[in-house]
Amino acid sequence: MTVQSERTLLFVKPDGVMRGLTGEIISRIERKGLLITATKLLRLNKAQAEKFYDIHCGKPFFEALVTHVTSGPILAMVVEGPKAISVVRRLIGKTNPFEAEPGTIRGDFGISITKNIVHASDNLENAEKEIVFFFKKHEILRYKKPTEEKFAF
Ligand code: FUP
Repeated sequence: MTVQSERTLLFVKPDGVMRGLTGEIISRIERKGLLITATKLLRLNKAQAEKFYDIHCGKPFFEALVTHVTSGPILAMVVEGPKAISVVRRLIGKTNPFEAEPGTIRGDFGISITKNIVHASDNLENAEKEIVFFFKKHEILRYKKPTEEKFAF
């Protein structure tokens, strides 16, 4: 069986960055065996945040969501690997940290549904759109882990 390699977009939200959780989150992604092929620390302005979350425009939590994601730096990254989209979604856990399983990022660290530590793309179409939102093509690197290279001995 061949498993499709995918790219997904993850960002650590301002609560995750300001609580000093970026290292922990990167470590979990690396330990799972996924590859980080682009990363950027940035702060979204209101217009950018509203565009990124336009699907939620008009919902009761929209304003609080935009206020939170613009409240400080975020660490965005492209994560690659077999079934990366669903694998990363499982690593982060359910949207509501009170329902997210222990062992997931939101289950272990989240304290409110607005401040739920991370965002990650939920399907292929959104992953492609969200990667383009944050990264130019040349900013995404191609490389293999040493364990995946073939060495001549
Ligand atoms: P997720 O894909 O898990 O980030 O969840 P959604 O796309 O449904 O929601 C995006 C963000 O909106 C969540 F990360 C937090 C916020 N949100 C709320 O604050 N309240 C809700 O009831 C649902 C979402």
